[in-house]
Amino acid sequence: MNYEVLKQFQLDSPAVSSDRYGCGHINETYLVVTESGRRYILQKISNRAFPDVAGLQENISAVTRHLHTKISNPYGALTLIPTLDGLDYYHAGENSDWRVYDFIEGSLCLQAPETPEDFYQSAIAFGTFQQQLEDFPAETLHETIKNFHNTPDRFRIFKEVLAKDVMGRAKDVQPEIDFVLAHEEVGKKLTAMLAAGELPLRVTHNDTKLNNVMLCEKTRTPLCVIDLDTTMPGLSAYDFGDSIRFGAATAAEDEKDLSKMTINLDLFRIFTRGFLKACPGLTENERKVLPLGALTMTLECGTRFLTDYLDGDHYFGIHRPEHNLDRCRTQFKLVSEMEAKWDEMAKIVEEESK
Ligand code: ADP
Ligand code: GN1
Ligand code: MG
Repeated sequence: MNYEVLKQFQLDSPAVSSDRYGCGHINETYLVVTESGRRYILQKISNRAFPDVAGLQENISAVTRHLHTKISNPYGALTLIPTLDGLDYYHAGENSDWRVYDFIEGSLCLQAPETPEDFYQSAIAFGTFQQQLEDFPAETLHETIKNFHNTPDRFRIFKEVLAKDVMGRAKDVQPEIDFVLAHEEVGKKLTAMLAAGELPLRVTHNDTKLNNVMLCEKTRTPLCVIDLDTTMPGLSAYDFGDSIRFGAATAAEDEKDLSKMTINLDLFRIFTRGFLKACPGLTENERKVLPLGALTMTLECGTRFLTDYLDGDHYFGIHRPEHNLDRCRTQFKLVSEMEAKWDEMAKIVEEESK
């Protein structure tokens, strides 16, 4: 299948290999090598996550073109490879949409920071990304996943799925269900502030996991921000928060031993420093809600994992039966740890804002 699809793209020479690649939860990603030795990334776009592939690809095409006008390094932003028809994705049939990117050579993709400096550099990468899109016409972007970080709406969907309980799993996860219900109020704060005009809407990435940034192999400084599927209007707190959720955590997202999971405040501080440096235009309110962004993104992500577990694991790719439940548990443990260290987090943001 892959080779038939690859023939539809303007590669430099025929493909000789195409192997599963990376640790993403959403798209099917393949590393492609051609006869000349050149490398590409082939992705089957998840139709489950993204019903409007045409709109999604229009966003990515416009955003990457905009980014390329701001930089000189060709690997500083993603580059879509056109199809033989000059389109930016190939529709092979129902639920079968594919795209190809140039492989970002000379880069590193980390699942966890190896040094605090790596995490600092990822803050610079995502902060700069947001700055570079400051003059992008936000109104032209399609909302690729409706209500993506609308946390109250995530609670609504959770309750709907819980009421159906199609897999009969609810009886075994009462503590996790109670955790969601006990956190509904705090989870609604950011969207309430947005609605009240207390926080500005910006063009944000919305999926700022550490493994969505490529660092330069040699200098370990930011090279390229990838995974642009969810780039659309959002809050700066979402981008800050999702990075903290993943990168300042002391355990992997699917760790089973919850005693290993807490928030590393040194990493929290260093990321805050980098993000504020790269985004000097944040308003006072935006800075103040950064800890709330971290808590909200972690709570929301855990709720989404639990929802998918109850629903039968259709959204996130899983590698074992209780994978989504394990993921949910790490997120809720991390929320509790953030609550325990709340005052310290607020103090760090205050100190780094000076
Ligand atoms: P997902 O939405 O499933 O997370 P990503 O677009 O993040 O998919 O891709 C998954 C992984 O593939 C990334 O974490 C990265 O390791 C690798 N990857 C994606 N695009 C490129 C690229 N252009 N060059 C090199 N590696 C890439
Ligand atoms: C997904 O695509 P990936 O693996 O970078 C998800 C994020 C979640 C994350 C949890 C489009 O990110 O929202 O926070 O998994 N992306 C989408 O690891 O739903
Ligand atoms: Mg990704």
